[in-house]
Formats: sequence, structure tokens, C-alpha cells
Amino acid sequence: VESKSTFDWHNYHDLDTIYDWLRYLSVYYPHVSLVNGGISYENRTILGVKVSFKPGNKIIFLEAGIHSREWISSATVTYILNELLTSNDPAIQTIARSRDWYVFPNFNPDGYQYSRTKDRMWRKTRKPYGGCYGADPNRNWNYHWMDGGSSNWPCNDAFAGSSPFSEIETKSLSHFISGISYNIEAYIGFHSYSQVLMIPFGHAGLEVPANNVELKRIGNITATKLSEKYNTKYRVGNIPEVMYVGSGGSSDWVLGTNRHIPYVYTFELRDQGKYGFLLPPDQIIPTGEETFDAVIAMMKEFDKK
Ligand code: ING
Ligand code: ZN
Repeated sequence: VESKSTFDWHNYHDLDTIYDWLRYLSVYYPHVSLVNGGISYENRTILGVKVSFKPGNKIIFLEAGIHSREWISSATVTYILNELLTSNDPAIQTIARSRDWYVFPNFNPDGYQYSRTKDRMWRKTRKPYGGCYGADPNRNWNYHWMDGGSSNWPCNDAFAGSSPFSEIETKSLSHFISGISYNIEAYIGFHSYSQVLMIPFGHAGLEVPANNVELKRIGNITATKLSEKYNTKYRVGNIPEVMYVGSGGSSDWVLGTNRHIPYVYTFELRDQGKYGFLLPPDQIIPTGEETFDAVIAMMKEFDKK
């Protein structure tokens, strides 16, 4: 591991480059340690970091890259992670150090590398299913599985898998999350694109969280903060309200089977379709800045309780 990092936010990076940077952080920052979320179908590690400044903190969990073509998702959480560790702003330092952070830039490492090298628009895992490849890792979680907005046809981009947790990635990550769930204050997922801040649930039952009103109130404050720097407008609402019905998503499982987790949100980052998944790299830093501002604003609302 190099003693100085050359990682940057002017371009998107390969999985190995992201993972090397996480390893670098774990060596040179005493509060950072590596965490292993499991192993992918093609035997890659699902690597994350834990940032812990003091014992007893609640956890903010950042999930990114579950869909491989949504490169801005991974880039944004690495941006946030870097800010948490390097910001000189005392107010940011205080709030960053008041939580433990689990950051996973690549929930779907096989898909990410496939999107980097073979098919830029790849979304799913890479497990073979007859003649087609991959299940949608955001349709494969075991809560209201196959209850709307997912497909049982393996060639479909929203293929739910052969059974709940048929994908080693979602199965192992669910175990990892279960192991820390009682300490999680907020679980925040990142997708692209559309500029919406989503609240569970995504399944067809039109279920809403017990604290739906509070989640919407905080969501609106978060979106307002996000718009301040670059005037990037977000819509806020339950998943079917602001996107579409989709079942078996990670956020449905996280909240549905861990009702003690107070705050579960999913961002659909930039843009609104001009570039879509091919968001130009010169938008990584602005997206990172506004999204970090938004996450901090959200946490300030958590603190008011
Ligand atoms: N959007 C999400 C998707 O998986 C979503 C929206 C989130 C649906 C959570 C269901 C549950 O389709 C993208 N861009 O992937
Ligand atoms: Zn997605």
C-alpha cells in the first residue's frame, strides 16, 4: 500500500483502484478498518470500511454500487468517506466523529467490473441462469420478494433471482447487516439516476414505515439542503410514489426485518436523464458535495430527537 494516495474524484475508477484506496485508508488512518461484507459469485471480496472515532457510537451505513452501471453511486460514497476523514471544518468533524460509519462502495463487485470492461450498461450480478446472466441484486432480498416490479425471467434486467437471496452477494450482506443492525441509526442507499430521495417500502403492498411522516419531514429538509449549492432539485416520497413499484430491494428488507432501525433512505443521484447512467466525471465532485451536505443535514435532524 502506497503511503500517499493518488485516488481522485476527477474520474470513475476500477474496482481494484477503489479497493486499494480503502486499504490505504485502513493503513494510514487509525480510525479506519477494513470490513468484509462477503464474497461475490466470481470470488471478489465485498470490501467496505468501518470508521469509528470512539466506542458506543451509533452507525450510519452507506450502501453503494448494488447496480453496477450506476457509477456515480460508488464515486459519491468514496467522496463522502474522504470528507469524513479529511474535512477541516470543525462542525463537520464534530458530526462525523459522533457516529460510526460503515461504507461499502461496491455491493456488486462482479457487475461493477463487468460494467467497467465489457458492457457499460450492466446492472445485475454475474451468476449464470441458463443462457442469461445475473439477478437484479435490488430485487433479491427476502422481504415481499417478487411482490411487484420484478421479473421471474432471467434475461430481464429486474430478474428477482431463482429464490430470495439466491445471490451470494445479497445473502452474505444481509448476514453482515443483521450482525450490526441493533446499532444502526440510518441505512442510506445510493442509486442513479432521477434526483429523488426515496422512503420505503417499494413492494406492491403500499406499506409505509411506522414513522413515515417523520421520514418525509426529514427527507424534505434533506432535499432542500441538497439543492442549496448547485440548485439540484430532488423529489421526496415513498418509492412507488416517486419512482415505481419494485420489490426485493435492500431497503425494504433492511427496514422490514429490522423495525428497530429508525432511518432508511435511498438516494437516486444525478441527473434527470440528460446523461443518465453516463454522468460525466466532471459531475462527480459537485454530486459528492451536494450529497454530503444533504447527509449532514439529515443527521442534524436525527440529533434533534
Ligand atoms: N432504482 C431503484 C431500483 O432498484 C428502487 C429504485 C429502490 C426500487 C428500492 C425498489 C426499491 O430500481 C434504480 N435506479 O436502480
Ligand atoms: Zn439502481
